[in-house]
Amino acid sequence: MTTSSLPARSQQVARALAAAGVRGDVRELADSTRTAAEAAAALGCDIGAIANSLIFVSDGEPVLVLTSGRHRVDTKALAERWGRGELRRATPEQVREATGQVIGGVAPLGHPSPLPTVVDSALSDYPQIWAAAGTPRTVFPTTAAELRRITNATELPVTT
Ligand code: 5CA
Repeated sequence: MTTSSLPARSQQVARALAAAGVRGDVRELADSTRTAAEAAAALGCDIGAIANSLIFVSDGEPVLVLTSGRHRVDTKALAERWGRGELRRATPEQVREATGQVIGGVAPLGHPSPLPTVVDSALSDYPQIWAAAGTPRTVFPTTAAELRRITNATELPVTT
């Protein structure tokens, strides 16, 4: 699939990946990748190899937590480790404002401005992981180390 046939929001993500100097092979699937479970089923991979892009509000600003699909974030433990105030789940409107993308398709990058970001250290357990690329049917393959680099993230455990 050529980049030009992708949805506009995914072309934006593909451009951000290219600007970060990575291949970022964005692809649109026939099946939904709206949730980690759906993405894992569509891709035939372990659910833990799906990187969810979760937006929280902390200290009055949106932040991004790239979480293995096998984990739920322990917000209290993570806030302490990250040295931030309470992490509250963003509303759909806050997600759209912070990312320019909709829930189910939020990508790790390609946002109006970069967000303070954590990468779940569990994502390093997988040689290849998949992240959303701006819509609920687009994804790209990456690695934990690459995600950390292109989002300028801190790597932390997100569970207790
Ligand atoms: N495309 C997949 C990964 S490839 C994906 O986007 N997964 S996700 O987990 O990052 O996106 C779904 C997430 O959206 C849910 O885990 C949840 O954290 C968030 N979400 C779902 N509904 C709401 C809501 N009403 N308000 C805020 N966040 C929500």
